[in-house]
Amino acid sequence: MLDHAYGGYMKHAFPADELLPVSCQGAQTLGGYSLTLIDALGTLAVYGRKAEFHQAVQLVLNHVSFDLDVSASVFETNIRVVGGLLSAHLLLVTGAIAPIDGYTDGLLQLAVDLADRLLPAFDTATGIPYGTVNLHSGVPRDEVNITCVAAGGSFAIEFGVLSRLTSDWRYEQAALRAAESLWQRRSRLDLVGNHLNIQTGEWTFDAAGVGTGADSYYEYLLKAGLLFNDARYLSMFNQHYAALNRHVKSNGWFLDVNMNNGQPYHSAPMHSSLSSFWPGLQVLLGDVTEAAQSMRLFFGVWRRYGLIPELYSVHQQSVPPNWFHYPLRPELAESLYLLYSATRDPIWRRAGRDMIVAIQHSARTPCGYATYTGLEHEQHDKMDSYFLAETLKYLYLLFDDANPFANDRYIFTTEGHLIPILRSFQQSRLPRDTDSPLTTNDVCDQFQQNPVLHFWQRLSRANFNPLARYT
Ligand code: DMJ
Repeated sequence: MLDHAYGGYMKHAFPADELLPVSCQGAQTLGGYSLTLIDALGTLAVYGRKAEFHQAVQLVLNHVSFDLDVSASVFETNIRVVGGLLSAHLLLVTGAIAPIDGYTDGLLQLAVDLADRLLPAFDTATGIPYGTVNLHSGVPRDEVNITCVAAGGSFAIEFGVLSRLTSDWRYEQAALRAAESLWQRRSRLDLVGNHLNIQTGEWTFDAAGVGTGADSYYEYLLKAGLLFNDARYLSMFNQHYAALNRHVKSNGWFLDVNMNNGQPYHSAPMHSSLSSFWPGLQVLLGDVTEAAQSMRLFFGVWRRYGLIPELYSVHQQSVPPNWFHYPLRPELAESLYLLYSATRDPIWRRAGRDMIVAIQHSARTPCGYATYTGLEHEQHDKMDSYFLAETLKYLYLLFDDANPFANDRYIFTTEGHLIPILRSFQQSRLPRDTDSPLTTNDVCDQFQQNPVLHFWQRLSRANFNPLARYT
């Protein structure tokens, strides 16, 4: 599958961003900087393709430039491109993959250049970034003030790593301010909504859930907290997690509620395909039984249709019109991999095998893999770069116990990029900025006293321990 997808991209699409897998050509879909090549770097490493990884790194170093007059999504550019570059740099300099002669920090320099072009987006009244930035000229004049929680609050890992590698704390400062600004706007139920105005801070869409529009905000509070051993992030996650379990979790599903009163948001509650990553997150917390319960439900949907539709009506047990497509998303595979890692229960591998069979049957085209629908088995001319960055990576890891990356020394970013949990990352911290809503002492006290999550203890009960680190 990797050869077919990556080979198809390189043959028909490179140096464009993504492969159009039905018409067998390339398209500039994000910014025009060989998105799929950068997003796929870590997957080549996980598959043990050392020579292809080296070639791909050389191609990036020789061909990619961000000196472009294009407007790009701040969120997508960060998670896919900044994250892909940083991860590949770290794999090289930590010796996780054989070094390239003469390589010092070319990928890191590219990541710094790109992050510098994203930073103007964070210059807002709330610190929550605009959705789009022009890589040459900053925020476009007509850019809207509305963004979603995931796009506003998912920078802590990439920007935190960048700051630690460069000792330039502007990145971490921007990421932390945005996350805290969202957290500060939580309701009395400790929930955040879905969309808000980045200048006034007012909520414009007050549905709270863990799927579309919110997912990686929560994910980054937890993972940045673990990666940097930072109680500020862990405390925010901690309070949200308790609230989500109380109000959003519903018999194993995670269904949107009104952030202010906890009442169901829709008369026909929907499972959002994106929320299928949540069981994987529960595994990291040691909540393996709950994760397994949810995954049985989610995978039941896959079994029934041979895909996970973008939306699934839980009460009506049906797919609403126009939502019957599967854009090759990774979330289900990610949760399967993490569940299997924690339990070694073969049912999760059998589920992964079923996913692979269905993708091979329905998504494969002569030059790649396509988004497909469950109705007429139509294929759409789209292969998102995350198919290579995430879906194939998690499916491969699910079947490779001896993989050098299948262990607890790494955190996966929301785009599936591997970040090693380095002691040096945990020893440095942003000096507190004065306009932050919390002091470090406040947060540490809350964290110590809160009985809901004792990460270290809970993780030691699961077989999977992402908190072990290099000694
Ligand atoms: C990916 O880009 C990331 O996983 C993101 O967090 C959500 N959307 C896609 C995959 O579905």
